Amino acid sequence: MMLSGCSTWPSDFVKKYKDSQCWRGETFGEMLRERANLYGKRIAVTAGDHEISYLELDHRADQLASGLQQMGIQKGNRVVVQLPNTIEFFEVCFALFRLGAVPVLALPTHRYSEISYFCGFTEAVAYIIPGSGAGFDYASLATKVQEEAASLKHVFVTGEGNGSGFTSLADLYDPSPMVEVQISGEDVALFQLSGGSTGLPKFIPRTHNDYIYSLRMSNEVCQMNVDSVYLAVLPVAHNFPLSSPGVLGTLYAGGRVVLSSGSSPDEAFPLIEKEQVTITAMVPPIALIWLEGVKTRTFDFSSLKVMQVGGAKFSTEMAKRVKPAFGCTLQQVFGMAEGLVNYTRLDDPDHLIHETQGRPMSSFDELRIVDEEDQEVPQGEAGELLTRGPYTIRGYYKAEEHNARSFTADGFYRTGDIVRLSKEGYIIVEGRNKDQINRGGEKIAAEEVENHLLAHPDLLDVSIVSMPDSFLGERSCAFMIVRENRPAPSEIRRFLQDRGLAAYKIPDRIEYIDQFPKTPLGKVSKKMLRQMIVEKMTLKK
Ligand code: J2J
Repeated sequence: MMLSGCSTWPSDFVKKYKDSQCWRGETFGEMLRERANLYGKRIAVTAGDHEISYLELDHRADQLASGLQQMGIQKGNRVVVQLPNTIEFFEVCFALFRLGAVPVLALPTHRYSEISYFCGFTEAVAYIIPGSGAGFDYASLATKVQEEAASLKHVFVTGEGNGSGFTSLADLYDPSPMVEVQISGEDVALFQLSGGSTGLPKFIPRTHNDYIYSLRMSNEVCQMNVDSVYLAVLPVAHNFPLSSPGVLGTLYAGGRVVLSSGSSPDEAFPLIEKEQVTITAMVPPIALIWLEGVKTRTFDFSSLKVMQVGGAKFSTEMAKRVKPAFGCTLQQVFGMAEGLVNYTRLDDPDHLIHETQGRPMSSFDELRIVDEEDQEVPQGEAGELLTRGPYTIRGYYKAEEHNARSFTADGFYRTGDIVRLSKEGYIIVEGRNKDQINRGGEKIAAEEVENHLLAHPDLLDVSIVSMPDSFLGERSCAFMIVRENRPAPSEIRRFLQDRGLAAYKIPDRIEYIDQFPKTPLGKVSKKMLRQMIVEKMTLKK
C-alpha cells in the first residue's frame, strides 16, 4: 500500500517494471543489512576524524530505529531531516528506512519559511536538526517551527549534550531490538523536494523500488564498485549527491563515502589526495572554482577517475578544461529529483562529453520532446522534454490540481526543460519554460519569492526573473512596482530574511519599474523583463 496522497504507477507498468527486473523488491533497510554481511568492517563513511564501518552503521541504524520506535515513530510517519554532511545523516536515514518512516530531506540552507511549510504540509511528527557547531542556530529555528506545527511531537538534535533543551539523538540509541516492521519495495522510502516553479514547494515521493533501481543503473553507468571512493561536497540530502550515484549508490556498491563539509579547493583537494577519492560530483560554479584553484595548488589527483558536473548547464568551454586540469573524465549529469537522470558515458568521445548533457541511464526511460501543443517536434529541434519511466514519479504528494498540469494524461512528467537531441541521441539543454531561476544549481521558484514580497506594505506588484551571470549561470532579479514609498534594496532583503526565506532565494538585484511589459494576452511578459535587465547590464559595461 502506497502512502496516502502519493500516486503510484498503473498496474500494467508495475508488472512491466517488475517482470523486467527493474524493481526487485529490495528495500534500503535490507540493503544495509546485506552490505554489512558482505563488507563487515570495511569503512562505509569517513567524515574528518570519524569513520564508520558497514557493520557499525548497520548496528547504529538498528539501535536508533529502536529508540525512535519507542518515541512513537511509526511506519508512514513523516520526519523532516535537516542535517549537514555528517555520519548521523546516514544513521538517521537508515533508521527511518527500517521503521518505514519517511524522511523529508530538507537542505541545510532552508530556514523558517521552508521548514515550517515542510512540517505543516507533510504533518511531520518529528524534525531532526544538527546541534551547535553547524554554523546556524537550528535550535531557535526549531523552537519557532514547533510553536506552529501542530503535528510535530519531537525535535531531535544530533551531537552530544546539545544544551538546546531538545532531546539528544545520541540518547535514543537503544541496543534492545525494535519491533520488526514490514517494508516492501513499493513503499515510499523518502521525500525529495522539487526545485519548484509554483508558490509552494512540492514533495516527491520516491519508493524503495524506484530509488534503488536508479542507484543500480547509476552505478552501472558510473562503474561504481567496492573500490570506489565518493567525495560528497554537495549537501547529501540533495538528489544528485544522494543518488546519482551519490552516497547511496556508493553504499550500494560497497564503496566508501568521504564527507566534506564544504566544496572549496582548500577543503576538497587535500581530501582527494588523502582519501584517494575516485569520483565526486558538483554544480558548475564549484567546477569553475576548482578549475581556478588547481592552478595554484599542487595535490595528487591521480586517484580521481570521474568528475561529475550537473544541476545546471555546464558550458562547453568549461567542460573542455576539466580533463587537462585534473586528468580525470568529466561526466555531465542532467537529472531531476522527480526521476529521470541522463549521463554522458565514461567512454564517450570528447565531443559528446563537452557538448551534451548525456542520455538517459535506463533503456526503460521514455522521452518525448514536444511543442506547445504537445506534438512531437522533428528530430534535432528544440522542445519541452516529457518523460516517463521506472524511476520517474507519477505525481507529487497531495497535489492533485498541480499534478494535472505537471503530468500528461498518460503519465509523462513535464520537466519544463527545453532540450534538443544531438544526432547521436544525446540531450542538449537549451533553456526552460518553467517559472524558475537556476542559480548555479540552486532552484528558485519565482512565484514563491514573489508571494513573500507581495506581503510588503510598500509593494504593489513584483515579478522575478533570471539574469545571466558569468559565475552562477543565472542570478535573480526582482522587478517591483512600489506604492508611495520606495523601500531600499537593503530593506527588501532584510524583510525576506526576517520572513525566514532561505538566503539563496533572496533576489540578487532589485529594479523599480512603473509598469510591467505585457504579453498580447495581458500577462506580465517575463521574457521582456529578462531582455530589459540584460540591456541594462550591457549598457553599464
Ligand atoms: C542543465 N540543467 C540541468 C544540467 C539539472 C542529478 C543531477 C542533477 C539533479 C538536479 C538531480 C542540469 N544542465 N546538467 O536531481 O539526480 C536542471 C533542469 C532540471 C532541474 C532539476 C540529479 N541538471 N538541471 O539538479 O531536482 O532544469 O535535480 O529539470 O534540483 O535542474 O533540479 P533538481
